[in-house]
Amino acid sequence: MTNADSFDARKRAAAQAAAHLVGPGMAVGLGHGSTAVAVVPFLAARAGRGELAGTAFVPAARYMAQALRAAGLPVACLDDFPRLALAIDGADEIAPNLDCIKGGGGALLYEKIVAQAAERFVLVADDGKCSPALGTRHALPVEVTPFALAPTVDFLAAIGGAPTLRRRPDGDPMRTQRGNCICDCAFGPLADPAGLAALLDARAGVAGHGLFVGLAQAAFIAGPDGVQELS
Ligand code: ABF
Repeated sequence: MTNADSFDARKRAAAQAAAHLVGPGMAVGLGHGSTAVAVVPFLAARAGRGELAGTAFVPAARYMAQALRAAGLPVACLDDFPRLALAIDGADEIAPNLDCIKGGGGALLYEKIVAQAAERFVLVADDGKCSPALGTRHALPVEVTPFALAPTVDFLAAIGGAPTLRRRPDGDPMRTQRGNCICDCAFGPLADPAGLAALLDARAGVAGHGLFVGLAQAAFIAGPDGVQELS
């Protein structure tokens, strides 16, 4: 891979392609992660050319809110725009049908809320995120309410998740914006992502999980030959 075709260049190429979906007057959700943040400069350039009058952006994470403000773009919230025209976000692993695993950055609950509030949810990624089956390359993050941590770890282990509590560099448990913990679960390749998602959704103590099933309508995937739009 040459410098010109580095992963960062690919992320930027995918981000630039998605930025063109944003139009004037739209309410747009934006997720977390380096590829989603790579969309911001392209949005700022379009806004600077007067192409995005009246457009508002709803960030799913503080990090994205900071990036939007630094770029001079208007930051809003779901109370202002409960229905979004579009949401753009990265992913950790993407299946051929665009189901994906998200949450490597720890913002999975708010990212899913933003994705579900959007009429159209679009992924942006380098082709290294593409996988034949979810779980092949990336553990599944499960967000857990601290009160329920011990029994939920037992539950995740019992269903084959081999959970690992995500920790900060200082060794303390990592906490999400809501103060929850995250267990990274190595289920391996998933035969039935929708079934597992339903099982996790039904478990009290599970505040969220990184299975985004049936949510993404399109994906901009950047590889050595440029950006492919999958849908
Ligand atoms: C966020 O971005 C997370 O859900 C996902 O884990 C991460 C991907 O990060 P990157 O784009 O930096 O690979 O949406």
